[in-house]
Order: sequence, then C-alpha cells, then structure tokens
Amino acid sequence: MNLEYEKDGYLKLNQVIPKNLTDRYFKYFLDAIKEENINNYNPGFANNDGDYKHLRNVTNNSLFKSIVEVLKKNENIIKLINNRRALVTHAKISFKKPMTQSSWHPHSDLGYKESIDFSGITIAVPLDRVGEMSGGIHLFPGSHKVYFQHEIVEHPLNQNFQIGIHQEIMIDGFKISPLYFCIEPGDVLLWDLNLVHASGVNNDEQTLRPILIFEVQFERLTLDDYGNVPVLLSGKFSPLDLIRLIFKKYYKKFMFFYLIIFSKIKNFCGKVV
Ligand SMILES: O=C(O)CCC(=O)C(=O)O
Ligand SMILES: [Fe+2]
Repeated sequence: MNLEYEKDGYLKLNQVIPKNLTDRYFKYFLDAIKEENINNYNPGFANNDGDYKHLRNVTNNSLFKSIVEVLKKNENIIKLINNRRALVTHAKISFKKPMTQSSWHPHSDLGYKESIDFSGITIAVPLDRVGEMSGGIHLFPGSHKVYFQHEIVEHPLNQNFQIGIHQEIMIDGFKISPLYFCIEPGDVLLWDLNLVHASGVNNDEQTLRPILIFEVQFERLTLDDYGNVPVLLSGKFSPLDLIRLIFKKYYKKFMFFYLIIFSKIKNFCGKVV
C-alpha cells in the first residue's frame, strides 16, 4: 500500500474523472434540487433553518456506475484497495447553500456507524469547484490512527443534525492541525473512513459546492445503507454471498410469508384434530 496514505490517511488524485462525466453529474444535481421533493434529501443533515446539505438517491443512474468504472481502473486506487473486496455502502451529494450554516464539524465517517469493526475509505468527487471561498475541505492527517469514541448523538446546537460524539471531543482538544484542500471537477480526494475531516461555510454566492461523496467498506459482507446489494469497486460476490445478501434484503418478507403459511397449517391441523 502507498506509504504516504498509510501515514497520513488520505490521497489526492489530480484530474482523473473525465469532464463530460462530472459535467453531466453536475446537471443531474441541479435538476434534482429544482424538484422540491423532500424524499431527495436526508433530514438527518439539515441546519437549524431547515436547509438541507445532502442530496440522496444519487447512485441509481448510469453516471455513478461510469464514475465507479473510472475509479476501478485507477492504479493508485487499485494499489490502495490491495486486492480486498470493496463495497460502496453509502453515497450522497453534499452541498452548501451559500451564506448559511453549512460548515461541517470535524468528524470521521465511521462516527455515524453502529458497528465499526471494518475498514474502508470515503471518496469525494467534486462536481463544481471547491475553493477557499466555498468552504474547502479540511483533512486532519494521521487522525485515522487516533481512537475516538463512536456514538451518534444529537448536535447540542442543532437539533436537526446528528453527529458522532467524538466530534465534541475534537472541538475541545484535538491537537492535529488540519490541511486545507481546494479541489476541482476531475480531481478525486479520498480518505480513510476513520480520518477526521471538516469544512467551512460557503461564502461563494456562485456555487452550491456539490461533492459526490461515497463510502467504501472493505471485505465485510453487508447490504448498502439503503438495503440494496452494494455496487463493487473491487472484487466480486460468490453465488453463496449473493444468496446471503438477497436473504438479508428479503428476510423480513420471507418471515412474513412463513408466519402466514405456519398459521394456516396450524389452523388446518386444529380443525382436523
Ligand atoms: O461536504 C463536506 O464538506 C463534507 C461532508 C461530509 O463530510 C459527510 O457527508 O460526511
Ligand atoms: Fe464526512
């Protein structure tokens, strides 16, 4: 694996996604937010004024698959994944309405998970410029090796916003200085799922600063956060894995079906006896 990545916990790849893909995704984003469909947003991530920061349902289109195809062939990513199976388990477009409470407290993406016995990466693909004015991205190098308590709590200042409890710890006493990144469409910034990151307010009235952000888990056999069989960035599922995943997806429906059959049989036996 890349030594720098091991030590610092992040990697920046310059101009690896073709412009026509990011342009089309950007248009998809603009069209999606024009529709005032509340189901498009993640209510866990809104500020006190009710402004949303996450557009969800962003992977069921061919653009997402095309981006995954580009990343799959990237030598740096192949090296980093190092023959592990890599499952895309979460995806959204994070954006910032200008001049609103749109900053992100320092957090690690594992802080939102119930279980943390796996490793992985978060991949950020900017769809518009992410510059100094629009809030940037701040990464805390080496923080992926620091242990934080992982527990989800409500943000004390913002009832609509859940955070990992470790964010509070960091606000009070985190000693690593953040590195500040500006990224352009075409670039990819990725970091360890445990790495602490943050971003500022968008003061650039010209952009909503959309970034396609998705999480990739290594090895673990799991459905994605939306209950579907995950897209793979590397490796494959054996037929047995697929059966397990499909069972996980449908077992509640199966249970319902069994319960009905079982009660019918019981009823029938009752009548016969
Ligand atoms: O948009 C950003 O600056 C960060 C978003 C983020 O870290 C997240 O969604 O977990
Ligand atoms: Fe994050």
